[in-house]
Amino acid sequence: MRMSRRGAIAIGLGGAAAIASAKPATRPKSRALIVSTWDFGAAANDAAYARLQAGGSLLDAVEAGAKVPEADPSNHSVGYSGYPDREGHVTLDAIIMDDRGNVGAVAALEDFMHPISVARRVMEKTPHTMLVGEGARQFALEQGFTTTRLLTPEAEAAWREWLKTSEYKPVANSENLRGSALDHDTIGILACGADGRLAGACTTSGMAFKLRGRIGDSPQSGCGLLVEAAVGAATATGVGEEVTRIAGSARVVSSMRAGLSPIDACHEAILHIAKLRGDAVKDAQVGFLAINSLGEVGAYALQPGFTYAVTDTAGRTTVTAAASLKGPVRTR
Ligand code: SD4
Repeated sequence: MRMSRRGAIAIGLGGAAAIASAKPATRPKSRALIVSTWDFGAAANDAAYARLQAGGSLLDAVEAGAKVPEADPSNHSVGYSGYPDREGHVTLDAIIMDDRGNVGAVAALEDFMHPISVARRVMEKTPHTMLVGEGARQFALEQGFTTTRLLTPEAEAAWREWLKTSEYKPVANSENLRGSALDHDTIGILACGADGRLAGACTTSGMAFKLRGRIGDSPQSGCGLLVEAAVGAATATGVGEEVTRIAGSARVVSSMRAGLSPIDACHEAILHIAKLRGDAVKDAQVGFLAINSLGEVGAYALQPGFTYAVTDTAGRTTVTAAASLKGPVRTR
């Protein structure tokens, strides 16, 4: 794995103090960009880009982006039309974060179309970082959010069909297989400004037909998302338990802080999961997506099939297949 010059110098000087003070003499201009997980991230990036163009902040942009799949009824995504837990309740997890230590999250929230916006209110209006379940619901109502029935007839029919066998087996890359029985459309979205400032959001209905009360990696700081000023941001998708076990996004950001490029940092975290879990993850999917404060992007997954969308300053979006432990061959 390649260390960047900055990382090598910082570590060569020895110790945390040296790492903290190691700054390039003149800071190169960052490449502003928006990145998000999966093919459907392209539409989210478009909304985030439009919000930035309209004068919104990076936080406004990632919130606007996250709201796109939350409200999309054409897939069994987070929010409206999401697949329920095994008792028939659609439960939502979301987190939003800037690079100044401001974080807000909700977990196991029911009946609200935009959990990411409730998470933002947790960040802005409370001294806390996360509210869950009934308390999160009460807070959302107090904040003026209105309830919506999220379980559509289609999602309910899929749940009733699933109940016949009640077999719980996550399907790798179901995010890109619309209509699959275990479809789950987590979006992680990260934005970097031309000044190197960063923000991120992550929102999901989690694993379809999960046990009631199950919370995944997505809303947990350092698991589904982490943003750190002057270093970078990372987000995760796939089997949340495998990400939570290793505080995945925090690990990716730490590696970037130590000097790894975004792709090397994602690769390192994926290798760690594979080594730690062996056969338990042989068919499971986990993908990490990261940017650093220079606006460099990288992603890596356990299995082929993880994709991510990148939107540049001109608003051009490309969707790329991430490298994985089983191919395709990684590119820089
Ligand atoms: C979870 N990590 O709740 C989420 C699921 C996911 O695309 O990423 N789906 O485990």
